[in-house]
Amino acid sequence: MHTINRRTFVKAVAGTAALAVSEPRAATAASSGAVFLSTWVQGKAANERAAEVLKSGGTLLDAIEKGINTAEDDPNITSVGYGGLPNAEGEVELDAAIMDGTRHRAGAVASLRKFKNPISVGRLVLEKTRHTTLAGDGAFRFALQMGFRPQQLLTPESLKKWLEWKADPKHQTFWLNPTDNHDTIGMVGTDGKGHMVSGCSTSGLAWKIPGRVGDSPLVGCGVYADDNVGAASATGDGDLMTNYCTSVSIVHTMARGASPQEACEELLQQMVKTDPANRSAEAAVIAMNNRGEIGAASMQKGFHLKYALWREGQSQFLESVKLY
Ligand code: SD4
Repeated sequence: MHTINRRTFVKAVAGTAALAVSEPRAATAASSGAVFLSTWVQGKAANERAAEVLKSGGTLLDAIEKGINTAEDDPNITSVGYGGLPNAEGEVELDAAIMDGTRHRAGAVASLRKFKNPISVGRLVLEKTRHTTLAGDGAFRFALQMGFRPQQLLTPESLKKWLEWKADPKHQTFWLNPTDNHDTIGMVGTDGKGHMVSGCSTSGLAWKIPGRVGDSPLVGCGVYADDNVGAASATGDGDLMTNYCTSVSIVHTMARGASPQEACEELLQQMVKTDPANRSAEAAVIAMNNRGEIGAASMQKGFHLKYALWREGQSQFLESVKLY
């Protein structure tokens, strides 16, 4: 485990422009081309699709959006889009956000029902409105207006799981009683020319209280991107992580001279510093700086992030550092 030496980067900041990034470590070497980094196993297909989109002339925003669409469209991924596990009332509610590091602007939707691609709806909030986030019924009506087709998002599989949960008299709920069933897709990427985008899409925590909004669609929490520095995304217990503004904290730590890896670990350590009970939190983060160097960290072995990296035409799965 590599812990950040605060003194080193505080010293580095003094007297220098605050946006410099540190030297790369071998494992996270800087890259001259596009790089995509995504959470969990679904990240591999997402990265590969993103690379194709960029190669065929799409923008980096197109690449991240279409990459994330692969997870949203897959009925077998029960934590994102179509087939995502529903809330306590059996309704699938989706959260997503995408942030453009050049314009320093994001588009997001929260608690979106009946549309399987919330990242694409969020993208249109960014492109077509002066707003950043639309939620609930307003987000639904916006998606309709933008021409998206509403559909049933429950699959026979997710319906069965909800009915089983409902029938279990001892089932877990979120009335101050956390459950542990998630696996969002968070994605960060660069085009290799210093442009950064971050995106995140999820059905949130299964059996959540209707209307609950997690960290994924919140700018600075599930996503953050700034071309001057880099981008970050987060996965895990969004009710907890929202309180730490994870992604913006990581990007700001990188801006002060930390590597992406150091910045990820610093964020998790900060969570433990404020509350030692967070050692057992389900929290994992990914980051990339504008030179294509990457970082990834999980709080603990029980929620050990596997992530996908696409760089120079090569796709691979990696395991993040875990702090506890
Ligand atoms: C949420 N952070 O809604 C999301 C869920 C998640 O891995 O990331 N799961 O809290």
